[in-house]
Amino acid sequence: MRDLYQEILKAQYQKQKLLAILLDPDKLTVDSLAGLVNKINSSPATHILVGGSSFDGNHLCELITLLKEKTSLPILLFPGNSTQISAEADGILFLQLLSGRNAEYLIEQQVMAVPLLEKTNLEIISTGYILIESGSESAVERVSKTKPLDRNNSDYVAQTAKAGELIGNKLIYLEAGSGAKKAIPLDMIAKVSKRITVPLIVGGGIRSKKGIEDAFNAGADMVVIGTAFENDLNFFD
Ligand code: 1GP
Repeated sequence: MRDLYQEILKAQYQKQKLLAILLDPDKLTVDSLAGLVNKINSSPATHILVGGSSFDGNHLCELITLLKEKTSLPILLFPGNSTQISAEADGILFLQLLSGRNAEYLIEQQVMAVPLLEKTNLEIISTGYILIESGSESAVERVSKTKPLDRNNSDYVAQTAKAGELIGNKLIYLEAGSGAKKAIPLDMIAKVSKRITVPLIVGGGIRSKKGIEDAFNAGADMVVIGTAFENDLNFFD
């Protein structure tokens, strides 16, 4: 079996940047999947993330089974809540919303997920998830009923990321929110990546190849693209 986390660590060590395409199951139909996956297979993507803030988990297994038939890229669940778990995926970013102070997303949803997770062989990758203010209310903010961290206070964000690492998170994810007006500031990416040793994921509001490159150059180990690819399947051409 693949060890996805070891592969991410190896990529970080070798400075090979990783690119994940985020698919929101709410916006996916079985019919649209084939064309979409062809585009993903010919893109520079290294991972597929599947999840959304408000999706209820229905037809997730079916979608992932179809995805797996059509691509060899690793599929990681990126769950908005404890119902978004499918044994068909390869792994799960087991998220802790470190920016918020709502116990439901710090521990309760994780407790609820355990009986489901125990029935799977998913690789579970503990991920500190940090929501950053990005110009308007994000779905994560709305659903989790938490406030994002100040985009002008990189020191506090870096301190939060470090706390996540010390707690035992194996990845840190800086999130501006899907479709964010403003992506994560580059100086924040730089500050966080210097403060932590675990790999850093950055996503939300990145709409151009330059935006991806800038995030990589600032210190992101993995960049996540959702909306830009959703709106234009030729984004990577
Ligand atoms: C959202 O970070 C991801 O959780 C991707 O955001 O849809 O803005 O690319 P976008």
